Amino acid sequence: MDYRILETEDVPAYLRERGHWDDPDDIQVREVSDGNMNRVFLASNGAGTRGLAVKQALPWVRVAGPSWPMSPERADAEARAYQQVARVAPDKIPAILGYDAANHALVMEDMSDLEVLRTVLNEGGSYGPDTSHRIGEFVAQLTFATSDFGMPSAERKALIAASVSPELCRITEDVVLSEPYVEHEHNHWHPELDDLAAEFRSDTRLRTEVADLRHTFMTSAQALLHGDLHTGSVMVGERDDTPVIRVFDPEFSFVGPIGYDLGLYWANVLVATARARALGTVTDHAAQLRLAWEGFESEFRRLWPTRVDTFFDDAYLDRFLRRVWTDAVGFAGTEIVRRVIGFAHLTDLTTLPDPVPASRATLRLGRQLILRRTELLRPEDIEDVEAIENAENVANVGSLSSVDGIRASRM
Ligand code: SR1
Ligand code: MG
Repeated sequence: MDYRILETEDVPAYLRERGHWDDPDDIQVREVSDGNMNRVFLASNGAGTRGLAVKQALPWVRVAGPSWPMSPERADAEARAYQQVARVAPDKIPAILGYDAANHALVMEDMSDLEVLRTVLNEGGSYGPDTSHRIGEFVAQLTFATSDFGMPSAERKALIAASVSPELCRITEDVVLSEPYVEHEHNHWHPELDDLAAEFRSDTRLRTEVADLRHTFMTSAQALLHGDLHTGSVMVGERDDTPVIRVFDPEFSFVGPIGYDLGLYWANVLVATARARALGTVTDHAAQLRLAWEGFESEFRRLWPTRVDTFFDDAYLDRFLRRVWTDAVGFAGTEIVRRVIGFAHLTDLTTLPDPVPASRATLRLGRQLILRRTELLRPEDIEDVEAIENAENVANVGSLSSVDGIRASRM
């Protein structure tokens, strides 16, 4: 390994050398690594008036250790994605103060006054009025600007080439878009899901539909994506009485199908809903998928008149958005399935007192989203499937079986 892997005690000198910190005697550093892949350190001064975050890619997957090697150049993809978003949605990402390509380390805004959206939801909090709408808007701003609608053709080809990220794409192609449907050592699940896990592995129709989504992921170079847009990649809070969101961790960024980003967010919203139903803490959960789609669609349509290639007409926009929607429904299904019977499970479910009913419900929901993605045409269609599959998981609702009964229970 030919770069410097930082430990907590190295960070003060590192920040000083890189010109980010002047006073070597007034700095405290703690490691706050939380995601699956990287290390993160927070540095602050004694008075708590100054803070910085340092994120460094290790030459392996952090949670697996050296037995799962991974090129640290993934940090380049992250820095590149931040640069692209900074052009079009600077208010929705952390401020990047420097990128050290030689050591695969980003120095960025301290966001410790904000909270990870997944943590807020797991603790029974709500999304608030704007969060999902703004996530949808974020996806539209990034993807429109980096699509053939927002970028001249030659510039786009250069972006596609520069953003090729085979190792990280391979993780997704494996852990999200194939492994849960075959025998694989990465897969694991609660023993009371044995029957469903076996069904998923032997369901040839399901496998073919996942293969179709996998091929779309591999070949549909629509726009630059975040690439891992789950609720753990979003910070929320308030600054000066104004709601703030920050989308972070775009290391899985590459030029791919826009529906993947939307679908990942939706899947995590739907899993959070299953948790809230299990605990009887549902607040504004049901509206979030719709709000994210509305945020995306309205921003994409707002940007459409600025397109660089007007051969793409208004009727094509409708067709394109329909395709994005359908892909998003399917990708949401695959993300749900892998989070329950594949690799990298979600605390939303694993920390429930009894994770089984909610896990079973979300698994069935995931399967429906994959298989029925071309017939689920509106957010309400997904809300209905979600409510039906979660009926056994709904606190205090008894034996609901019809859509009408479930709709009534949501009022
Ligand atoms: C080996 S990495 C597993 C997962 O962690 C990341 O956050 C991505 O979601 C990836 O699929
Ligand atoms: Mg991440």
